[in-house]
Amino acid sequence: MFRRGLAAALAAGVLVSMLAACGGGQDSSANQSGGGSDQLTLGFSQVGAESGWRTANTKSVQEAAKEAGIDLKFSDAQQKQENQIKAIRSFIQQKVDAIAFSPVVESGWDTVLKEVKDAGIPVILTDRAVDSTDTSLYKTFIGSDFVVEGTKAGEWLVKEYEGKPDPVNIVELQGTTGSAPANDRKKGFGDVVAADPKFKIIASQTGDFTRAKGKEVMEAFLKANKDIDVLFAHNDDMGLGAIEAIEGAGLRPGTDIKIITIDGVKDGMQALADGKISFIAECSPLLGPQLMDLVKKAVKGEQIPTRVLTEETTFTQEQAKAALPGRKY
Ligand code: GYE
Repeated sequence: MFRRGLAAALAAGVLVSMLAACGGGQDSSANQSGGGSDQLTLGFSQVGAESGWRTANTKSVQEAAKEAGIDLKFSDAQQKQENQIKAIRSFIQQKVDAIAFSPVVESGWDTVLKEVKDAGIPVILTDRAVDSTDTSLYKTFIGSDFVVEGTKAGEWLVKEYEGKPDPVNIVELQGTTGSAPANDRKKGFGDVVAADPKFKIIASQTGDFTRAKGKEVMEAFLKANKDIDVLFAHNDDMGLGAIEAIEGAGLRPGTDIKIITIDGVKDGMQALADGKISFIAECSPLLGPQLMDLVKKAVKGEQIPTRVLTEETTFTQEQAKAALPGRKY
């Protein structure tokens, strides 16, 4: 702040130097923050803290930002889209250099993303996609192919029951309603098992990607259905909650009911090694380093690929045993 006496004398000079800073600044298309400091500011709106995957993802993003020297403004949306929209608007007001977010659901983003675009701030989608048809609203999307994950889960099941003609009753615990991973994993899995009429999805409901909801919904499934052969859970945490429900009902997870999950977090991998889960399709949460790299490039206006796919594998019991000691999350 200027002292009053100096204000008038300095005003003209200050104006000139401000203009110079704007015109001759870095080759960034974004707003400059931090009063001339070179440090990039990234606004990041996270989904919440619903699962082990999410915890690992948050850690990866925070550590990578630190490593890259990026000032991270982190906001937890507690699984609510309205909170994410508020956070994004506040990032615009704070004139951050870039915004990254993991959209809790796929639809309803066009208005706020248009506001970000008008403010000249680049947006990077991480982990989950949006269904906006205007792809100019974001620079890139980094994350997994969730349809492929569902397909891998379905293919394992088809193999497992190869040559066995009896009907296979499947229950499904879906992720958060309207989220990209729930929509896509359901589709990938459903399309594979639909090819053989012996596979029947007898119940399918959301467990919101949480352990508590997974347990609660599995309890209801067990009450309503006498003969469940397989559970397909859209993430490890719901599968782990369901294991408690199955054991509570006096049944053996992995033996009486086969369980397939997605993610591959430590607790899930341990349950797989113990034979309670039968198969896991991996989904990697370690997106932080690549994200920071993309942020730097996007802010500089460099060309970046519009889709960055995460590498991932699958695990059987033996593979889980082998992988567990070196597992980071
Ligand atoms: O599989 C689940 C989390 O969006 C890929 O969200 C992510 C999913 C992940 O809650 O555990």
